[in-house]
Amino acid sequence: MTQRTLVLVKPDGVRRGLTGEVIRRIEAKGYTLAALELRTATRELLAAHYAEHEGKPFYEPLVEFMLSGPVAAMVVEGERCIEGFRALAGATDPTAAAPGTIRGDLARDWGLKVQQNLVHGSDSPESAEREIKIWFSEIAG
Ligand code: RTP
Ligand code: MG
Repeated sequence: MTQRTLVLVKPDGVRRGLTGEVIRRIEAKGYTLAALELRTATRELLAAHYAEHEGKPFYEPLVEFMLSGPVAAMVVEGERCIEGFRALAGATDPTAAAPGTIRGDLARDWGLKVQQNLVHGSDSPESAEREIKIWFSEIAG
């Protein structure tokens, strides 16, 4: 079944010039971009996007990190691409992420309060629908 997923290259990825590398891996896998925009998040947008994490110890540092620079937001399309992009991204903890994955190859633990792990990908069809509405209301539906 063809799916859409929300992918973000987080501020660490944009700062490090890895936006193209992330897109290259997505396209090399055979997924396509349905939308792509460089933008700086707002607190309101992030409160909606990360609602499930509110109250967790890493929540405030996560929001500050996500506000620290522009993110490359995109809607990625393809067969089973929600699970597929999560596999490309690798484990949340970049030290534990397998080599061959975006996080495993390109991210590391900096000993900060929040994992700076380069990318976000929706974790379920429900999350994807919700997150695409938040970031790209004009093409949601
Ligand atoms: P994402 O939502 O960004 O795709 O990542 P994920 O599903 O693998 O991780 P999730 O549990 O949803 O956490 C969201 C983001 O919060 C930061 N985080 N830092 N203890 C920590 O240092 C910690 N735990 C979570 C990461 O940036 C993670 O991607
Ligand atoms: Mg998540």
